[in-house]
Amino acid sequence: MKKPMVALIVVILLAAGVGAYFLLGSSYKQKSPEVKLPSEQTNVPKEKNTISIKDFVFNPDTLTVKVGDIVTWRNDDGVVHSIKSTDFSSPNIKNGDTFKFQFVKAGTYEYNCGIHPYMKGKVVVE
Ligand SMILES: [Cu+2]
Repeated sequence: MKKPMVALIVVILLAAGVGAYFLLGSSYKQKSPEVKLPSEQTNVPKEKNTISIKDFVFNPDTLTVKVGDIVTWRNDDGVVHSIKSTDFSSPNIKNGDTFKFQFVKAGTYEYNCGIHPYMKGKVVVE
């Protein structure tokens, strides 16, 4: 009779701990972007300059931005990709990860995936 009670208490304590962890974790996750967004939004509309990598395609494949804009590549694919150009290159980008690059000079920047060179894209900086 005693051992099951102890086990039950342990289970309850564990459940409470896990519950608290997720509650704290989720509230932390909600707050963190809110803290980060305003400072980034003052300079750059964030989603506007985001290129999604999905099904081995950069979308959009051509993105036009202004000098000083930060472009974000987001890997929505199940496999690892990377960004490679003569002017910049990224480390490997896993699913859900992003790579950011700020364009400080006008021009046309062609790039491809460092792992799958047939994947091509272009950023036009005005
Ligand atoms: Cu790739």
